[in-house]
Amino acid sequence: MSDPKDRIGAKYEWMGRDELTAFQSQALRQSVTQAAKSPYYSRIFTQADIDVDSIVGIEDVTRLPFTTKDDLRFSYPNTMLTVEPEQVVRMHTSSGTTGKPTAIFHTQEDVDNWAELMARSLAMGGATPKDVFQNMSGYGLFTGGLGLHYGAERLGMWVIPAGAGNTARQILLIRDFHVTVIHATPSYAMHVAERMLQEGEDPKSLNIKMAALGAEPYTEELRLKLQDLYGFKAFNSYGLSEMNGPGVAFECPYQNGLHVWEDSYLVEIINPETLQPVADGEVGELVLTTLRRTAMPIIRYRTRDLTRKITADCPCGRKHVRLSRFVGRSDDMLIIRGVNVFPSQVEEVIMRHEWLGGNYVITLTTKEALDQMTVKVEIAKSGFDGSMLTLRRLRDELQRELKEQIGFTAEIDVLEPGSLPASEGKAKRVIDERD
Ligand code: DLL
Repeated sequence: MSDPKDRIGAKYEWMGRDELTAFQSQALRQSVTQAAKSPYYSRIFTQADIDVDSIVGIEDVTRLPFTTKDDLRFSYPNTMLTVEPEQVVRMHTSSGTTGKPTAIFHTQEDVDNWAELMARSLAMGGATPKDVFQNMSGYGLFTGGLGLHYGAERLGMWVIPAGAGNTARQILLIRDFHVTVIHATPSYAMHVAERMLQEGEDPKSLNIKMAALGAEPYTEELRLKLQDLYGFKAFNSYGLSEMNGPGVAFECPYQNGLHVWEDSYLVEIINPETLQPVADGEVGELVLTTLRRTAMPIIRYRTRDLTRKITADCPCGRKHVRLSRFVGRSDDMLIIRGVNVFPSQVEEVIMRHEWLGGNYVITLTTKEALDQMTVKVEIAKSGFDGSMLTLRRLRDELQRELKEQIGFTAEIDVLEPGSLPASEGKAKRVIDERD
Protein backbone atom coordinates (compact mmCIF):
# COMPACT_ATOMS: atom_id res chain seq x y z
CA MET A 1 0.00 0.00 0.00
CA SER A 2 1.17 3.51 -0.72
CA ASP A 3 2.44 5.66 2.12
CA PRO A 4 -0.53 7.75 3.39
CA LYS A 5 1.81 10.72 3.55
CA ASP A 6 2.13 10.64 -0.26
CA ARG A 7 -1.51 10.90 -1.11
CA ILE A 8 -3.80 13.69 -2.35
CA GLY A 9 -3.71 16.80 -0.19
CA ALA A 10 -0.96 15.31 2.00
CA LYS A 11 0.82 18.65 2.11
CA TYR A 12 -2.14 20.00 4.10
CA GLU A 13 -3.08 16.80 5.91
CA TRP A 14 0.27 16.41 7.68
CA MET A 15 1.07 20.07 8.40
CA GLY A 16 2.62 20.70 11.82
CA ARG A 17 0.84 22.99 14.26
CA ASP A 18 3.03 26.04 13.63
CA GLU A 19 2.86 25.51 9.89
CA LEU A 20 -0.93 25.26 10.07
CA THR A 21 -1.23 28.46 12.09
CA ALA A 22 1.00 30.36 9.66
CA PHE A 23 -0.96 28.98 6.71
CA GLN A 24 -4.27 29.91 8.35
CA SER A 25 -3.17 33.49 9.00
CA GLN A 26 -2.20 34.02 5.40
CA ALA A 27 -5.34 32.23 4.14
CA LEU A 28 -7.58 34.30 6.43
CA ARG A 29 -6.13 37.52 5.02
CA GLN A 30 -6.84 36.25 1.51
CA SER A 31 -10.32 35.06 2.40
CA VAL A 32 -11.34 38.38 3.99
CA THR A 33 -9.93 40.31 1.02
CA GLN A 34 -11.86 38.03 -1.32
CA ALA A 35 -15.08 38.30 0.74
CA ALA A 36 -14.88 42.10 0.58
CA LYS A 37 -15.38 41.85 -3.20
CA SER A 38 -18.99 40.70 -2.65
CA PRO A 39 -21.73 43.33 -2.33
CA TYR A 40 -22.80 41.76 0.97
CA TYR A 41 -19.46 41.75 2.83
CA SER A 42 -18.35 45.03 1.33
CA ARG A 43 -21.40 46.64 2.95
CA ILE A 44 -21.05 44.74 6.24
CA PHE A 45 -17.33 45.55 6.58
CA THR A 46 -17.98 49.23 5.86
CA GLN A 47 -20.81 49.33 8.42
CA ALA A 48 -18.60 47.66 11.03
CA ASP A 49 -15.71 49.98 10.14
CA ILE A 50 -13.38 47.12 9.29
CA ASP A 51 -10.19 47.84 7.44
CA VAL A 52 -9.48 44.60 5.60
CA ASP A 53 -5.73 45.30 5.66
CA SER A 54 -5.77 45.30 9.44
CA ILE A 55 -6.62 41.57 9.48
CA VAL A 56 -3.14 40.11 9.80
CA GLY A 57 -3.37 36.86 11.76
CA ILE A 58 -5.96 34.38 13.00
CA GLU A 59 -6.19 36.22 16.33
CA ASP A 60 -7.81 39.11 14.39
CA VAL A 61 -10.79 36.98 13.40
CA THR A 62 -12.73 38.00 16.50
CA ARG A 63 -12.87 41.56 15.18
CA LEU A 64 -14.94 40.38 12.21
CA PRO A 65 -18.74 40.16 12.32
CA PHE A 66 -20.54 36.81 12.52
CA THR A 67 -22.55 35.52 9.56
CA THR A 68 -25.85 33.79 10.30
CA LYS A 69 -28.32 31.71 8.34
CA ASP A 70 -30.55 34.81 8.15
CA ASP A 71 -27.69 36.80 6.61
CA LEU A 72 -27.39 34.10 3.95
CA ARG A 73 -31.13 34.24 3.30
CA PHE A 74 -30.93 37.99 3.14
CA SER A 75 -28.12 37.76 0.58
CA TYR A 76 -30.24 35.41 -1.61
CA PRO A 77 -29.89 34.87 -4.48
CA ASN A 78 -26.28 36.02 -4.91
CA THR A 79 -25.03 39.10 -3.07
CA MET A 80 -22.26 37.07 -1.40
CA LEU A 81 -20.82 36.12 -4.76
CA THR A 82 -17.30 37.51 -5.24
CA VAL A 83 -16.56 36.44 -8.83
CA GLU A 84 -18.10 37.04 -12.24
CA PRO A 85 -21.07 34.70 -12.81
CA GLU A 86 -19.23 33.04 -15.72
CA GLN A 87 -16.59 31.80 -13.28
CA VAL A 88 -19.21 29.84 -11.32
CA VAL A 89 -19.35 26.15 -12.24
CA ARG A 90 -21.77 24.83 -9.61
CA MET A 91 -24.26 25.81 -6.94
CA HIS A 92 -25.88 23.92 -4.09
CA THR A 93 -28.49 24.94 -1.55
CA SER A 94 -28.93 24.12 2.10
CA SER A 95 -31.52 21.54 3.06
CA GLY A 96 -33.84 23.87 4.97
CA THR A 97 -37.46 23.00 4.42
CA THR A 98 -38.99 26.37 5.23
CA GLY A 99 -38.55 29.75 3.59
CA LYS A 100 -36.01 30.59 0.95
CA PRO A 101 -33.08 28.24 0.55
CA THR A 102 -29.56 29.54 0.94
CA ALA A 103 -27.47 29.23 -2.21
CA ILE A 104 -23.75 28.45 -2.20
CA PHE A 105 -21.55 28.97 -5.30
CA HIS A 106 -18.34 27.34 -6.44
CA THR A 107 -15.63 28.04 -9.00
CA GLN A 108 -13.73 25.15 -10.61
CA GLU A 109 -10.97 25.65 -8.05
CA ASP A 110 -13.55 25.44 -5.26
CA VAL A 111 -15.04 22.14 -6.45
CA ASP A 112 -11.51 20.75 -6.95
CA ASN A 113 -10.51 21.71 -3.41
CA TRP A 114 -13.72 20.25 -2.04
CA ALA A 115 -13.11 16.95 -3.85
CA GLU A 116 -9.59 16.91 -2.41
CA LEU A 117 -10.93 17.43 1.13
CA MET A 118 -13.43 14.63 0.67
CA ALA A 119 -10.84 12.28 -0.86
CA ARG A 120 -8.51 13.06 2.04
CA SER A 121 -11.30 12.27 4.53
CA LEU A 122 -12.20 8.93 2.95
CA ALA A 123 -8.54 7.93 2.68
CA MET A 124 -8.01 8.83 6.33
CA GLY A 125 -10.69 6.27 7.21
CA GLY A 126 -8.88 3.63 5.17
CA ALA A 127 -10.49 3.83 1.70
CA THR A 128 -8.10 3.19 -1.21
CA PRO A 129 -8.37 3.24 -5.03
CA LYS A 130 -8.94 -0.54 -4.84
CA ASP A 131 -12.28 -0.04 -3.09
CA VAL A 132 -15.72 -0.01 -4.64
CA PHE A 133 -17.79 2.83 -3.22
CA GLN A 134 -21.58 3.07 -3.08
CA ASN A 135 -23.05 6.50 -2.43
CA MET A 136 -26.46 5.93 -0.83
CA SER A 137 -27.10 9.64 -0.41
CA GLY A 138 -29.55 11.84 -2.29
CA TYR A 139 -28.03 13.63 -5.30
CA GLY A 140 -29.14 17.03 -6.58
CA LEU A 141 -28.96 20.20 -4.54
CA PHE A 142 -28.12 18.19 -1.40
CA THR A 143 -24.34 18.11 -1.01
CA GLY A 144 -24.06 14.51 0.23
CA GLY A 145 -24.49 13.27 -3.35
CA LEU A 146 -22.01 15.16 -5.53
CA GLY A 147 -19.74 16.00 -2.56
CA LEU A 148 -18.99 12.37 -1.76
CA HIS A 149 -19.12 11.39 -5.41
CA TYR A 150 -16.36 13.73 -6.57
CA GLY A 151 -14.24 12.95 -3.50
CA ALA A 152 -14.50 9.20 -4.03
CA GLU A 153 -13.66 9.56 -7.73
CA ARG A 154 -10.75 11.81 -6.89
CA LEU A 155 -9.42 9.09 -4.60
CA GLY A 156 -9.74 6.70 -7.51
CA MET A 157 -12.43 4.40 -6.19
CA TRP A 158 -14.95 2.69 -8.42
CA VAL A 159 -18.04 4.79 -7.68
CA ILE A 160 -21.67 3.62 -7.75
CA PRO A 161 -23.96 6.70 -7.57
CA ALA A 162 -26.91 4.72 -6.18
CA GLY A 163 -28.67 7.76 -4.68
CA ALA A 164 -31.13 7.56 -1.80
CA GLY A 165 -33.78 4.92 -1.23
CA ASN A 166 -34.78 1.79 -3.15
CA THR A 167 -33.36 -0.47 -0.49
CA ALA A 168 -33.69 -3.73 -2.42
CA ARG A 169 -31.61 -2.28 -5.27
CA GLN A 170 -29.01 -0.90 -2.85
CA ILE A 171 -28.50 -4.37 -1.39
CA LEU A 172 -28.35 -5.96 -4.85
CA LEU A 173 -25.71 -3.48 -6.04
CA ILE A 174 -23.61 -3.92 -2.90
CA ARG A 175 -23.62 -7.70 -3.36
CA ASP A 176 -23.14 -7.87 -7.12
CA PHE A 177 -20.37 -5.27 -7.35
CA HIS A 178 -18.57 -6.28 -4.13
CA VAL A 179 -18.94 -2.84 -2.57
CA THR A 180 -16.43 -2.30 0.24
CA VAL A 181 -17.14 1.32 1.24
CA ILE A 182 -20.57 2.97 1.64
CA HIS A 183 -21.84 6.42 2.43
CA ALA A 184 -25.27 6.95 4.02
CA THR A 185 -26.99 8.68 6.87
CA PRO A 186 -26.75 6.54 10.01
CA SER A 187 -30.55 6.23 10.10
CA TYR A 188 -30.64 4.86 6.54
CA ALA A 189 -27.76 2.45 7.20
CA MET A 190 -29.81 1.16 10.14
CA HIS A 191 -32.90 0.82 7.97
CA VAL A 192 -31.01 -1.26 5.37
CA ALA A 193 -29.65 -3.58 8.09
CA GLU A 194 -33.08 -4.05 9.65
CA ARG A 195 -34.67 -4.75 6.27
CA MET A 196 -32.10 -7.46 5.69
CA LEU A 197 -32.66 -8.99 9.13
CA GLN A 198 -36.42 -9.01 8.55
CA GLU A 199 -35.82 -10.94 5.35
CA GLY A 200 -33.59 -13.43 7.14
CA GLU A 201 -30.36 -12.04 5.70
CA ASP A 202 -27.27 -11.08 7.64
CA PRO A 203 -25.85 -7.59 6.88
CA LYS A 204 -22.39 -9.00 7.64
CA SER A 205 -22.70 -11.16 4.53
CA LEU A 206 -22.32 -7.95 2.45
CA ASN A 207 -18.65 -7.74 3.54
CA ILE A 208 -18.60 -3.93 3.66
CA LYS A 209 -15.40 -2.81 5.38
CA MET A 210 -15.99 0.90 5.89
CA ALA A 211 -18.90 3.33 6.14
CA ALA A 212 -18.88 7.12 6.12
CA LEU A 213 -21.92 8.12 8.17
CA GLY A 214 -23.11 11.66 8.69
CA ALA A 215 -25.45 14.50 7.72
CA GLU A 216 -27.38 14.08 10.99
CA PRO A 217 -26.53 13.77 14.68
CA TYR A 218 -26.14 10.27 16.08
CA THR A 219 -24.79 8.73 19.23
CA GLU A 220 -21.75 6.53 19.85
CA GLU A 221 -24.26 3.81 20.84
CA LEU A 222 -25.83 3.91 17.36
CA ARG A 223 -22.38 3.72 15.73
CA LEU A 224 -21.52 0.67 17.85
CA LYS A 225 -24.82 -0.99 16.98
CA LEU A 226 -24.22 -0.45 13.26
CA GLN A 227 -20.62 -1.68 13.45
CA ASP A 228 -21.85 -4.75 15.25
CA LEU A 229 -24.63 -5.44 12.72
CA TYR A 230 -22.49 -4.98 9.58
CA GLY A 231 -19.02 -5.80 10.87
CA PHE A 232 -17.68 -2.61 9.24
CA LYS A 233 -15.84 0.35 10.73
CA ALA A 234 -18.07 3.44 10.76
CA PHE A 235 -16.60 6.93 10.53
CA ASN A 236 -18.42 10.05 11.61
CA SER A 237 -18.54 12.58 8.77
CA TYR A 238 -19.56 16.19 9.37
CA GLY A 239 -20.24 19.11 7.11
CA LEU A 240 -22.84 21.65 6.09
CA SER A 241 -23.83 23.16 2.75
CA GLU A 242 -22.64 26.62 3.78
CA MET A 243 -19.09 25.20 4.19
CA ASN A 244 -19.32 23.19 0.89
CA GLY A 245 -21.06 20.20 2.47
CA PRO A 246 -19.36 16.98 3.63
CA GLY A 247 -15.57 17.10 3.98
CA VAL A 248 -15.39 19.65 6.79
CA ALA A 249 -14.52 17.13 9.52
CA PHE A 250 -14.02 13.36 9.54
CA GLU A 251 -12.68 10.71 11.88
CA CYS A 252 -9.29 9.03 11.67
CA PRO A 253 -8.81 5.31 12.37
CA TYR A 254 -8.76 6.03 16.11
CA GLN A 255 -12.46 7.05 15.88
CA ASN A 256 -12.00 9.43 18.79
CA GLY A 257 -13.47 12.70 17.50
CA LEU A 258 -13.60 14.44 14.14
CA HIS A 259 -10.51 16.17 12.72
CA VAL A 260 -11.57 19.48 11.16
CA TRP A 261 -9.49 20.26 8.06
CA GLU A 262 -8.01 23.45 9.45
CA ASP A 263 -6.21 24.41 6.24
CA SER A 264 -9.70 25.08 4.85
CA TYR A 265 -11.75 26.05 7.91
CA LEU A 266 -10.93 28.30 10.85
CA VAL A 267 -12.57 26.90 13.99
CA GLU A 268 -14.05 28.85 16.89
CA ILE A 269 -16.37 27.61 19.62
CA ILE A 270 -18.49 30.26 21.25
CA ASN A 271 -21.08 30.61 23.96
CA PRO A 272 -24.26 31.21 21.90
CA GLU A 273 -25.59 33.65 24.50
CA THR A 274 -22.56 35.85 25.14
CA LEU A 275 -20.94 35.18 21.72
CA GLN A 276 -17.59 34.94 23.54
CA PRO A 277 -15.22 31.99 23.08
CA VAL A 278 -15.75 29.14 25.54
CA ALA A 279 -12.78 27.68 27.42
CA ASP A 280 -11.00 24.91 25.48
CA GLY A 281 -12.86 21.65 26.03
CA GLU A 282 -16.20 23.28 26.92
CA VAL A 283 -19.32 22.66 24.81
CA GLY A 284 -20.43 25.57 22.67
CA GLU A 285 -21.57 26.57 19.19
CA LEU A 286 -19.20 25.85 16.35
CA VAL A 287 -18.30 28.90 14.24
CA LEU A 288 -16.44 28.35 10.96
CA THR A 289 -14.69 30.62 8.47
CA THR A 290 -13.82 29.33 5.00
CA LEU A 291 -10.10 29.74 4.26
CA ARG A 292 -9.74 28.39 0.73
CA ARG A 293 -12.98 29.25 -1.03
CA THR A 294 -13.05 31.72 -3.89
CA ALA A 295 -16.58 32.16 -5.24
CA MET A 296 -18.21 32.61 -1.87
CA PRO A 297 -16.06 32.95 1.24
CA ILE A 298 -18.10 32.95 4.46
CA ILE A 299 -16.76 34.68 7.54
CA ARG A 300 -17.49 33.42 11.07
CA TYR A 301 -20.53 31.33 10.17
CA ARG A 302 -22.66 30.42 13.18
CA THR A 303 -23.44 26.76 12.49
CA ARG A 304 -25.79 26.27 15.51
CA ASP A 305 -24.08 22.90 15.96
CA LEU A 306 -22.97 22.13 19.49
CA THR A 307 -19.66 20.42 20.18
CA ARG A 308 -16.38 20.85 22.05
CA LYS A 309 -12.71 20.85 21.14
CA ILE A 310 -10.68 17.83 22.16
CA THR A 311 -7.39 19.34 23.19
CA ALA A 312 -5.19 16.25 23.60
CA ASP A 313 -2.96 15.27 20.66
CA CYS A 314 -4.37 12.50 18.49
CA PRO A 315 -2.28 9.32 18.33
CA CYS A 316 -2.68 9.37 14.52
CA GLY A 317 -0.21 12.26 14.38
CA ARG A 318 -2.45 14.71 12.51
CA LYS A 319 -2.44 18.17 14.06
CA HIS A 320 -5.87 19.24 12.76
CA VAL A 321 -8.03 19.93 15.79
CA ARG A 322 -10.58 17.31 16.85
CA LEU A 323 -14.21 17.99 17.73
CA SER A 324 -16.25 15.63 19.87
CA ARG A 325 -19.34 13.96 18.43
CA PHE A 326 -22.05 16.62 17.98
CA VAL A 327 -24.59 16.87 20.78
CA GLY A 328 -27.11 18.25 18.27
CA ARG A 329 -28.08 21.71 17.12
CA SER A 330 -28.98 24.46 19.52
CA ASP A 331 -32.36 24.63 17.74
CA ASP A 332 -32.90 20.84 18.28
CA MET A 333 -32.95 21.23 22.03
CA LEU A 334 -36.39 20.36 23.40
CA ILE A 335 -37.72 22.02 26.50
CA ILE A 336 -40.06 19.51 28.08
CA ARG A 337 -41.70 20.45 31.38
CA GLY A 338 -38.92 22.98 31.77
CA VAL A 339 -36.21 20.34 31.32
CA ASN A 340 -33.72 20.67 28.44
CA VAL A 341 -33.58 17.44 26.45
CA PHE A 342 -31.62 16.55 23.33
CA PRO A 343 -32.99 13.72 21.20
CA SER A 344 -29.49 12.19 21.41
CA GLN A 345 -29.99 11.57 25.15
CA VAL A 346 -33.03 9.45 24.34
CA GLU A 347 -31.18 7.67 21.51
CA GLU A 348 -28.33 6.73 23.83
CA VAL A 349 -30.69 4.78 26.10
CA ILE A 350 -32.56 3.07 23.25
CA MET A 351 -29.40 1.91 21.46
CA ARG A 352 -28.11 0.17 24.55
CA HIS A 353 -31.01 -2.32 24.34
CA GLU A 354 -30.23 -5.37 22.27
CA TRP A 355 -33.94 -6.22 21.91
CA LEU A 356 -34.75 -2.89 20.38
CA GLY A 357 -34.27 -1.88 16.76
CA GLY A 358 -32.44 1.24 15.63
CA ASN A 359 -35.44 3.39 14.69
CA TYR A 360 -37.36 5.61 17.11
CA VAL A 361 -39.68 8.62 17.16
CA ILE A 362 -40.27 11.09 19.99
CA THR A 363 -43.77 12.62 20.03
CA LEU A 364 -44.59 15.60 22.21
CA THR A 365 -48.19 16.45 23.12
CA THR A 366 -50.03 18.48 25.73
CA LYS A 367 -52.22 16.66 28.25
CA GLU A 368 -54.07 18.69 30.87
CA ALA A 369 -51.76 21.62 30.22
CA LEU A 370 -48.70 19.44 30.82
CA ASP A 371 -46.05 18.40 28.28
CA GLN A 372 -46.22 14.72 27.51
CA MET A 373 -43.41 12.78 25.82
CA THR A 374 -44.01 9.47 24.08
CA VAL A 375 -41.10 7.45 22.78
CA LYS A 376 -41.99 4.96 20.06
CA VAL A 377 -39.50 2.17 19.54
CA GLU A 378 -39.47 -1.08 17.57
CA ILE A 379 -38.67 -4.59 18.69
CA ALA A 380 -35.59 -5.96 16.95
CA LYS A 381 -36.22 -8.97 14.77
CA SER A 382 -33.46 -10.99 16.39
CA GLY A 383 -33.16 -11.74 20.07
CA PHE A 384 -36.79 -11.20 21.13
CA ASP A 385 -38.66 -14.24 22.48
CA GLY A 386 -42.10 -12.81 21.61
CA SER A 387 -43.62 -13.08 25.11
CA MET A 388 -45.87 -10.39 26.63
CA LEU A 389 -43.92 -10.64 29.84
CA THR A 390 -40.66 -9.74 28.11
CA LEU A 391 -42.40 -6.91 26.32
CA ARG A 392 -43.71 -5.43 29.55
CA ARG A 393 -40.35 -5.82 31.26
CA LEU A 394 -38.65 -4.13 28.35
CA ARG A 395 -41.07 -1.21 28.45
CA ASP A 396 -40.63 -0.74 32.21
CA GLU A 397 -36.86 -0.95 31.93
CA LEU A 398 -36.76 1.63 29.16
CA GLN A 399 -39.05 3.96 31.09
CA ARG A 400 -36.86 3.72 34.19
CA GLU A 401 -33.61 4.26 32.29
CA LEU A 402 -35.04 7.22 30.39
CA LYS A 403 -36.21 8.76 33.66
CA GLU A 404 -32.68 8.42 35.03
CA GLN A 405 -31.34 10.12 31.91
CA ILE A 406 -33.83 12.99 31.48
CA GLY A 407 -35.48 13.35 34.86
CA PHE A 408 -39.16 12.72 34.04
CA THR A 409 -41.36 9.82 32.99
CA ALA A 410 -42.04 9.28 29.30
CA GLU A 411 -44.71 7.02 27.80
CA ILE A 412 -43.16 4.10 25.92
CA ASP A 413 -44.73 2.47 22.88
CA VAL A 414 -43.04 -0.76 21.82
CA LEU A 415 -44.01 -1.60 18.24
CA GLU A 416 -43.55 -4.42 15.74
CA PRO A 417 -40.43 -4.26 13.54
CA GLY A 418 -40.90 -1.94 10.55
CA SER A 419 -43.83 0.04 12.07
CA LEU A 420 -42.13 3.42 12.16
CA PRO A 421 -41.51 5.49 9.02
CA ALA A 422 -38.13 4.57 7.49
CA SER A 423 -35.64 7.31 6.73
CA GLU A 424 -33.83 7.51 3.41
CA GLY A 425 -31.92 10.69 4.27
CA LYS A 426 -32.00 12.75 7.41
CA ALA A 427 -34.32 11.05 9.92
CA LYS A 428 -37.16 13.04 11.48
CA ARG A 429 -36.88 11.99 15.13
CA VAL A 430 -39.21 14.49 16.81
CA ILE A 431 -42.87 15.27 16.23
CA ASP A 432 -43.92 18.23 18.34
CA GLU A 433 -47.72 18.49 18.59
CA ARG A 434 -47.84 20.56 21.76
CA ASP A 435 -50.41 23.37 22.05
O1 DLL B 1 -25.78 17.46 5.72
C1 DLL B 1 -23.72 17.88 4.54
C2 DLL B 1 -23.30 16.48 4.74
C3 DLL B 1 -23.66 15.52 3.80
C4 DLL B 1 -22.52 16.11 5.83
C5 DLL B 1 -23.25 14.22 3.96
C6 DLL B 1 -22.09 14.79 6.00
C7 DLL B 1 -22.46 13.85 5.08
P1 DLL B 1 -26.77 20.24 5.27
O2 DLL B 1 -27.89 19.56 4.64
O3 DLL B 1 -26.55 21.68 5.02
O4 DLL B 1 -25.40 19.56 4.89
O5 DLL B 1 -26.92 20.00 6.84
C8 DLL B 1 -25.93 20.43 7.72
O6 DLL B 1 -26.47 18.70 9.32
O7 DLL B 1 -25.24 21.86 10.41
C9 DLL B 1 -25.54 19.59 11.29
O8 DLL B 1 -26.60 20.13 12.04
C10 DLL B 1 -26.00 18.31 10.63
N1 DLL B 1 -24.90 17.36 10.49
C11 DLL B 1 -24.18 17.07 9.40
N2 DLL B 1 -23.26 16.10 9.67
C12 DLL B 1 -23.40 15.78 10.98
C13 DLL B 1 -22.76 14.88 11.88
C14 DLL B 1 -25.06 18.24 5.13
N3 DLL B 1 -21.80 14.04 11.49
C15 DLL B 1 -26.31 20.11 9.15
N4 DLL B 1 -23.16 14.89 13.16
C16 DLL B 1 -25.21 20.50 10.11
C17 DLL B 1 -24.14 15.71 13.60
C18 DLL B 1 -24.44 16.61 11.50
N5 DLL B 1 -24.79 16.56 12.80
